[in-house]
This record gives sequence, C-alpha cells and structure tokens, in this order.
Amino acid sequence: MTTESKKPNEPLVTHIYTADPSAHVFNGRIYVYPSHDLEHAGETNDNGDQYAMEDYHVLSMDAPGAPVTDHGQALHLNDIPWASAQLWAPDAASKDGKYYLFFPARDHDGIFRIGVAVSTAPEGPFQPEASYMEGSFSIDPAVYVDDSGLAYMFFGGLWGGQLEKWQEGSFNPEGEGPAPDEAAIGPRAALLSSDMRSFQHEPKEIVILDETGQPLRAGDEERRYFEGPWIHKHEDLYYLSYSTGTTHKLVYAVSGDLYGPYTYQGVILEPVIGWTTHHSIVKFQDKWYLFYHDSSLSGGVNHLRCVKYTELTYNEDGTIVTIKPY
Ligand code: FUB
Repeated sequence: MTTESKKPNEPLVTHIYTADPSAHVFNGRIYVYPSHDLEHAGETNDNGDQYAMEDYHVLSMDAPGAPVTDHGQALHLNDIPWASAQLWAPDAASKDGKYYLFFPARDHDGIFRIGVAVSTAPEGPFQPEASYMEGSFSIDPAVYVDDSGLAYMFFGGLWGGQLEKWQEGSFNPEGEGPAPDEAAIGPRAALLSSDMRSFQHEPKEIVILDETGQPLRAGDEERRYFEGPWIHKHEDLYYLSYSTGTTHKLVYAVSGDLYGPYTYQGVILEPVIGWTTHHSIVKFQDKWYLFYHDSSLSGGVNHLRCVKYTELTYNEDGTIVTIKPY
C-alpha cells in the first residue's frame, strides 16, 4: 500500500508500527528497512521482551517527503530455521545485483545472533540462510559498503542485546559490563566475505575516545556506546553514530580509520518520546537525512514506535548540527 506525502518529523506510515529505520538509496529510490513493532500482552522488562517482533516490511519512496510504499511482508520468523524470537533492528546492503537483509534474532538457545537473507529485489521477499552467520552475536547489524565495494558490519547492543555477555569471546550468561570507571564496551566490526554471508575475521572491538584521548568510561552514560551503530563517510572522515540507551540520545564520534579509534564529537538527536532511539543517515541528491523513530504514534508506548525522517546538516568544521525532534 502507498500513503500520502510525508513531511519531516511525521510518521512515514501509520497502518503498522515501525522502528529502527535503516535507509539506503538503491536504484535512485530510498528504501527503508525498519523493525515491525507488534501489539501484544507479553511482559515489559530491561531484557527487551516487549520488543517481540516477528517479521519485516520494507518501505520505499521516490524522495524524502514523497508518498511511502509499504511493500508488505519481506521475511517472517517462521521461515528462518535458526531463529526462535525477536526480529530486531535490521539493515540491508546491495552487491552484484542482489540485496542482502541482515537481522538479529534469538536462536533456539535464546542467544542473539545475526542472520542474512537474500533477494533479487530491494523490497524482497528475502530468502534466509539456514543458519546464522558463524561467529555472530548480539544485535543491531549496520553494514557499510566502502568506495571499493568492501562491506563491513558494525553491530552490538547492551542489556537485552547481550553484548556484556561476550566480553570473554564466548557467551557467558552471567557476564556483566565493566565497572563505571573502566573503559566502556564498544561496538564490534568485521569485514564481510565477498558473498556477504560470513565474517572475514573475528569481529574487532571499536574504541571511542574522549577529547583527551582516553577511552570513554562505562559510567559515562551521556556518551558511551549502548546500541544501534551506523557508519557514514563525510569529507574523508568516518562518522560512527549510535544510541546512548539509558540517556536516550543519538550521538557520534569520528575517525580517519573505519576501525577507529573514534573520537566522541556530540549529539545528533536529543531524546525522543519513548525509551529507545535508533537511526540511520543517508545522502540523497546532495542532502543528508536522518531517519529515526519515536513512540508518538502510540501515545508513548515504548515498543510501539513509528519511523520518521528529517534533514541533517553539518557545520563548516564537519560537526553535525544537533537536531531537536519537537
Ligand atoms: O527494536 C528493538 C531494539 O530496540 C533494537 O534492536 C534497538 O536498537 C532498540 O531500538
């Protein structure tokens, strides 16, 4: 189905709840890969059980502000052999005429893994691989394709996203995060194989530094990494943007090297209605756009969110102008 035109900061669609938008330009059109939030009577807790999503829909539009098409169901949990629950924030990438949907879900042991599904069209339907990507863990995959066509996945999330439980290289159900004065946990990154289905090396931890060159501390909740990584390149610098989770901001850090270390810069988006904040940044016809979500469509229910967009601008020194959502 197709909606009427959308203004900045309006829900892109209102007939379903959507979140975690990953926006890309494929074939001159903007495609948005969101989570599909569901109403349910289940539990709400810090483990994120309220985010009980079961499928993905792909949205697309000719340009920001144009009518939005919901292409219908692109992938369902029932069709993913290795997954048991919670289809969380996805991303997509294109290579050699194929489209790859990357998504986190709990496996049959309740551990978050990252899977890949393939299509010949950007809107799907996507055919999932039989197993999750070997060596994958945690949530929120974001795939950055560099100028030479190499694809890198950034991923990871605290709390319900289980990143604390992987600090020793394998899943420790009792694993806890570092003390507040210790270095914060960073997102992970790995180069993808040329068939886009596996990691070329063990994921590396990405370090984010403060203005003095020290790693951000775990107790620095205004700035430390929580979840939802995104990479974009602007004037030869890599921008790693992410959610601070408990302080509900979208912030960013920059580096000349994709694998960092990154240096913290500032806030992209101030807190929105709802607990989570999650985004992507995409360039379309010489302008930059932030795709994000809030819970305004449901009157503030944390797990019933709606995807929006707004323009993103830079100052002359390359810093991003902080956006107020309301
Ligand atoms: O939508 C489920 C989870 O909430 C995502 O994976 C996180 O980034 C947060 O938005």
